[in-house]
Amino acid sequence: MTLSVIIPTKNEAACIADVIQELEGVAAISEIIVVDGHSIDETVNIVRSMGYRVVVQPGAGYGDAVQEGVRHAVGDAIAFIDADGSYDPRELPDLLRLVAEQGHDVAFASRYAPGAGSDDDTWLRLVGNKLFTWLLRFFHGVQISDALFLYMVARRSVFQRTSVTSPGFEYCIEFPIKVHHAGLRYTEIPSRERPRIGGESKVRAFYHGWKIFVTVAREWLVRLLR
Ligand SMILES: Nc1nc2c(ncn2[C@@H]2O[C@H](COP(=O)(O)OP(=O)(O)OP(=O)(O)O)[C@@H](O)[C@H]2O)c(=O)[nH]1
Ligand SMILES: [Mg+2]
Repeated sequence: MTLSVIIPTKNEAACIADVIQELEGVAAISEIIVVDGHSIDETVNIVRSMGYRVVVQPGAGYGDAVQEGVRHAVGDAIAFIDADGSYDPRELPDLLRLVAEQGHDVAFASRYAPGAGSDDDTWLRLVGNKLFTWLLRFFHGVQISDALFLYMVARRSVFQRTSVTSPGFEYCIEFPIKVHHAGLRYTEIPSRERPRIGGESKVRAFYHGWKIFVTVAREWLVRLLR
């Protein structure tokens, strides 16, 4: 099974070269696509000088970027990798194996499964994550332990079967909700999140937290009123 890796970038000049170099050491990967969100630093030049493809996203936001990446990807399976070095790509072969050999449609990585951890979490994010993981379970029945990570490998067909359309970081929660309700087969493995290499986080905890909450509630109401 071939694997496309999609990297959304927004002003990640401090990290992107290290992230791509590390991905080069992972044999399972057949394609790397960087989807840039109109960076005003050297991100795009760095990626192109390393010989990789950059797609400029049509709109704005994390979700818009990964959707654009999916439109370009040709691999049998797709992974999203953050450009800040926080995902350990050595976990990709294990995630891919669950899809390629064990029949799962999606394999999620979790920072809160037994044996996992995070060196990047703040207490606020930890509490937010626990809350959203609980909301996912209670309102949608989604059986994962890390609602907001979205480090995963998914069959390419999953994206046609779910049509996840959130333009921003809410994509991270709309994805598992729709995977679950589409009746797809998913599982998770423990993951170790690392700290950002450099640059700045794009997440604003309360603003994005609110948008994520609205997404959980909207998807619940849509199904309730159907
Ligand atoms: N193309 C694109 N990429 C984005 C956009 N917003 C964020 N990203 C990228 O999405 C990834 C996740 O963003 P981060 O800021 O690292 O979010 P996070 O991992 O939740 O936050 P930290 O743990 O603080 O790093 C990074 O690779 C960003 O560069 C956007 O609007 N467009
Ligand atoms: Mg990050």
